[in-house]
Amino acid sequence: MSNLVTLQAHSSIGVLRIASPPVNALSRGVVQGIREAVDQFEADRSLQALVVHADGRTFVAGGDISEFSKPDFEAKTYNATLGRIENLDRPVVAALHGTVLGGGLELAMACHYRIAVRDTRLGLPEVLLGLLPGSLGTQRLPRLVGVRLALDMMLSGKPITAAKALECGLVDAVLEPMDNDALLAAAVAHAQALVKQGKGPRRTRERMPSMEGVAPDFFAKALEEAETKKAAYPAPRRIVRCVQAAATLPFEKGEAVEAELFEECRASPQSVAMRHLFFAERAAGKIPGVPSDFTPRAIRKVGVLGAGTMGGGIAMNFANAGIPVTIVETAADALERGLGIVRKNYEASAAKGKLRPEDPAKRMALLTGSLDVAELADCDLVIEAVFENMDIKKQVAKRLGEVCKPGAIIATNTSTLDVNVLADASGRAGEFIGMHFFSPANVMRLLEIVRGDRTDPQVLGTVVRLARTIGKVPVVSGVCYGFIGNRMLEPYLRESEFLMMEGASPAQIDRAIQSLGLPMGPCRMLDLAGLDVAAKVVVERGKAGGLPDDPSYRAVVQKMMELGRFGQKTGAGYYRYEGRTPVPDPEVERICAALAEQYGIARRSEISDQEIIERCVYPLINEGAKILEEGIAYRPGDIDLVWVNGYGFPDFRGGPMHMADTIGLDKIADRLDHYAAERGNRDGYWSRATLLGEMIASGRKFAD
Ligand code: 3H9
Repeated sequence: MSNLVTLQAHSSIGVLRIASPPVNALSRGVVQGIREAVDQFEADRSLQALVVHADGRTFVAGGDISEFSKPDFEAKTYNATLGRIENLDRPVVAALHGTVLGGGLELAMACHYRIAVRDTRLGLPEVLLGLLPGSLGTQRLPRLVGVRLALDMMLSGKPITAAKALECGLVDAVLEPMDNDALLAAAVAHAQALVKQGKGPRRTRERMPSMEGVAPDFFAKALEEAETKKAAYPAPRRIVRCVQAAATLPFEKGEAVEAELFEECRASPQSVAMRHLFFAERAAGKIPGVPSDFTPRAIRKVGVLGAGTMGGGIAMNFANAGIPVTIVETAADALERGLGIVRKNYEASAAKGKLRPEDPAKRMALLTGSLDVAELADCDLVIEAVFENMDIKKQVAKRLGEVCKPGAIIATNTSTLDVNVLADASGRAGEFIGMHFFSPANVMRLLEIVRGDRTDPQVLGTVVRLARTIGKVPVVSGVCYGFIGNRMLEPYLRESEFLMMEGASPAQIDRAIQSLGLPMGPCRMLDLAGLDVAAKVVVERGKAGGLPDDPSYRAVVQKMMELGRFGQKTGAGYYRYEGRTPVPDPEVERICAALAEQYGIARRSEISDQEIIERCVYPLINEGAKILEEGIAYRPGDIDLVWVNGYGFPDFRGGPMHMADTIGLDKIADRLDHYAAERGNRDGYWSRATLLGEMIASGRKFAD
């Protein structure tokens, strides 16, 4: 028998024990082990019941996602094994702890009885991977908890608590938190009690799903919603069809429906992309030079310098995680205003039911305002979020270097400036790091962590770990202008502006980009962020000598600033605004035409959507390849995480580098060459990244 699964007798009860760290995922080996253990149990008539139990920190957390892309993958073998467990003629009890997810919950539902410790979470999160529960979860869950809740759980992918599972009939008993040995003993005792009471198997598939609260048009409505709101995703509409099958067809027929639709999801490029992101997120925590067993510094108190929108949002992240924060401002009214906005934010969340009524007060109690930088002296981490200007940030870094206690980590929230220069200014380069939050900082999941040339690995590891504690997706970047995200944004914005001067309207550009699945194209995005802010970044970069020698470069945004068209906040930018609704504005066309004339740019009456996509997105990918070749990003997946979590790149495309693989690197390189020839390769705008050429020559993809 495989050593991943064993069968042992505990007096008259058989214990099937799964031990496949870290999360007991159902790999081929585990499934084979379960099958063999079932064979053994079937043969041993001295055993009166079976307990299914998993070792380590969790019960089975799902099918092994890394096996889903293998050409010979099939769910059939696993499903048949679950069927054999359900068919056993003696009671089977699942002992649940940790995160009982996906294939793990499907295993539990094939057992006849389920008990769980109180902090267990149970769910079917397959939808988040572009999948549906493919091991009869769509058929068994409705039979246990009713059609309504089952569909809800599968469409949201959110797990439920053990208490909720007890209430809805998914588990039979909830036990107070206990260690795994105690859980096993409790499960054996539960099985013995069942035997004593003469209780036999209780097969989920023989039950009828509860239709409580299910109106006659329930499935039609659910399908319509999935097809409109989640049209780009393969799983939601198929989940609805599977649950409908569970509600209306015999189990075996529903099983066939699920098998067919699961396979369609698994093979879809969207699911492949989402699975790629799952592993990218885990890989991003593995940082070269930071040993996996490093000891993180304790972060018990955080300081934030600056109570503006960014500073307030940053502080909320820590308060949300129960970490006290001192916020420092230079003037009392600015401090009061900043804290007031944070309070309103919390109160609005509580009013929407996203927080408990008592939470706003509790979280505000963790925030202390101050006008004195010296009060940051007892903080373990201080993040400056002052105005984006090198001179100001250097002064702030120097002051923090003087004020912070020895061992404290000093971070800058700069989005573009040279972290090494600021680290030097602090006088404590080893403890200095970039923490680039994305606005709104309390909402956006991405945290770009900028590793200075001299950042201590322990400091880096601590900040990455802390980022996860506050619910962020951390991605480490080296030092360069704009780091990973904003550096790649630059050619994207550059081309959108050239396209505007050549005759494409902001609405056409946005429409073309949004057709890829981004929620906003570049023009709406900048109107929202503020064209004044965007233009200042260009101006500052020009002052630092970082702009190409091309007077037409980013000329549109600078003109907009000059004209006071700051975007949504002034009612006009690339669009005119009626409330928050963008309306195409002929004035913008006139401005762009005038700029085109000024810079000798030819106007065209027809620019295709395909050209817009190629000119905005392919140079962005090319920049990503340069970032990799320079070692600024460690992995293509890190870049994908930045774009999906910080810039709204659709997860079902897996990020720009994953998308590049699906388009074909040779095709992208050909189009770069085409535009270089057609448009002139001014300042090397269209030059292929060396890495791109090397990869094409050796037939590699970013996924390799
Ligand atoms: C499914 O079940 C389909 C079925 O319906 C049909 C089947 C036929 N597979 O996240 P962590 C690895 S779909 C493979 O850092 P945490 C992960 O890569 C699946 N590997 O820990 C990492 O590896 P490494 C439905 C997996 O404590 C290590 O475990 N289930 C899987 O922060 C630790 O992970 C899900 O979608 C897996 N299923 O969080 C659950 N899960 O150390 C997905 C984890 O090499 N998993 N790994 O980087 C999770 O949500 C979290 O991992 C979990 C633990 C909450 C379990």
